[in-house]
Amino acid sequence: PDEKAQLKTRIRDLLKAEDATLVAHYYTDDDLQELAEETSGRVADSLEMARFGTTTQAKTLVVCGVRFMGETAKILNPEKRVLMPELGATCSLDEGCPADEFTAFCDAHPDHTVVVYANTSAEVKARADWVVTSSIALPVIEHLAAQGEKIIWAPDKHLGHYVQRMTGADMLLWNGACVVHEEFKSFALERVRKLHPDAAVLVHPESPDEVVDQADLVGSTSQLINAVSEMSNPEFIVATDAGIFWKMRQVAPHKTLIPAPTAGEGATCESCAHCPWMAMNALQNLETVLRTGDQEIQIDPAIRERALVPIRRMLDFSR
Ligand code: CIZ
Ligand code: SF4
Repeated sequence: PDEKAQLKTRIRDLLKAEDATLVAHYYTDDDLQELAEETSGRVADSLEMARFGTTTQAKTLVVCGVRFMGETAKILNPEKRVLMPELGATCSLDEGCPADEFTAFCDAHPDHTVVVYANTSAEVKARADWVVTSSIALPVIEHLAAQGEKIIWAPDKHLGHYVQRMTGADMLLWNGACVVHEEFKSFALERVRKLHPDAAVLVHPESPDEVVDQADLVGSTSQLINAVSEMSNPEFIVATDAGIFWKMRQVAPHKTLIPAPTAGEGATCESCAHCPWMAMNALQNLETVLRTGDQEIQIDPAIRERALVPIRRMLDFSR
């Protein structure tokens, strides 16, 4: 048997031996997504990952994704051991929103309700009133706007601006961006659309306005995956991380999937977007962390307690 198959067998055995469950984000490598499903773990977006962690019985959760996803799992499940293949897998949104600067910003606008995207550190969440993911950002902001609340939104300016345009809410936006989605290019997308007139354009709202404006559907990862199986178009142009194609091919094997064009940093090739931090998760370091137990998420209990409040609010709202 080839090396990869042997590695996967060792991982399956270790998952059993360690009473561990694997949860992988849609943007991770195909091998990891496959393994998560095969071993009764879960492939999911960040909201579903958070929910899944609270329902599984396993003593150890192995989170294949980026740091904030491991932290959220630990905040919700302090009694569980939470491991990640690579703790250094961060996110440009998280890095672009340091807790001290963010706290000062919030303190300067005390009459604002603080809403932060899930892609933030535990410390930033601890300063927030609400946490949201892209799949529920719109309904949460609509709900707050209907009560006349003024909102601080952090860190993704593109998603924030999209939500602001859709809801008309009074929002102060932090100036952060996702290095992957920011690279989608609107002129290049127009060209690809002309070549594929029957294609529906699916866009993640972390993308720039000019790309969002060309979308037939704007949505979170799970909403984009649903669209591929539910919309009747034979072809789809997809503006989000290329990791998503594994699940899209699984749910709609006969549809043609075309990556939206990118260029520059954050892209591993000219025509496909892939998050460099998601890409740090691999079969090799997954096996290592299961053997050694290092790369364990630890969170200061006082921070954890405060960060739990806005995360719980999100989960209760979305139920
Ligand atoms: O870009 C990300 O990190 C996303 C889409 C996270 C998620 O699943 O909400
Ligand atoms: Fe962060 Fe973008 Fe990577 Fe998601 S794809 S983890 S938002 S850098």
